[in-house]
Amino acid sequence: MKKGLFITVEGIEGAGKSTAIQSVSEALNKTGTEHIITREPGGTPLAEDIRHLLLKPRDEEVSSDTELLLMYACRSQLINTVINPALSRGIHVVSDRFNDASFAYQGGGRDISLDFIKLLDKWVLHDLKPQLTLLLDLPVEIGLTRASKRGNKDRIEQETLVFFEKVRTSYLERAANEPDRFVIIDATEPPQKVRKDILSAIETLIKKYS
Ligand code: Z5A
Repeated sequence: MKKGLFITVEGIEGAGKSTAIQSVSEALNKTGTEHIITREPGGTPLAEDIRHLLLKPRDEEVSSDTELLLMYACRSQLINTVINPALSRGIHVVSDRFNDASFAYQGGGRDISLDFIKLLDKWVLHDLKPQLTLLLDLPVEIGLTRASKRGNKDRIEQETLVFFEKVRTSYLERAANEPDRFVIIDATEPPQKVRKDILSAIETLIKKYS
């Protein structure tokens, strides 16, 4: 049986991932192949519990390594119990964030060695790799302004502008290094244009793998 396609959606805070995922789902519905939508950190009962631990604001300082390891603990559970089983059954999987977020947030934002993240990545992902990563890109100030309308900030959302600038730069560097996998979407465009760009990226992907 043909394996399902793995699509991930990435971007800084307030980039519009939730809206983008609806467009991805709309495009996949037209293909007649089943798909599931998941998210990171989270996506399984255990991983959602770890998500809560990760994002809860707390007085205790959370070490960068602890944060990274918990992200990969979630990822391992999601891959083994949700993503790989679905892909093997020919079901497409769409994930709201995946491993690029660890390279961007913990690598770029927290300055953890990329070699160390790569090691962990190889151990947890083995050969799993998205066929397409949509990177919703926009200036940090715009993203944070959009996100601020939501009210209470979680632990990572409370980070500084400089932190999110480093995250954005890391995402763009990864995209530049893997142009075949990444499609950069200009997330400053109005929602209808963003939707159109996403539909077009999914159409191209489906053609490539059909
Ligand atoms: N994290 C990490 O550090 N390491 C990892 O390995 C992983 C994650 C996997 C939780 O992720 C946190 O985990 C996240 C990264 C970290 N921390 N931060 N920051 P999350 O994805 O669950 O949380 P999030 O980044 O806070 O998601 P978000 O802010 O909800 O992003 P969004 O989904 O991109 O935002 P949105 O809700 O779709 O859109 C925001 C607003 O903009 C909303 O009012 C929309 O109506 C509006 N919007 C959307 N599109 C447009 C356009 N085109 N124009 C104008 N307005 C728009």
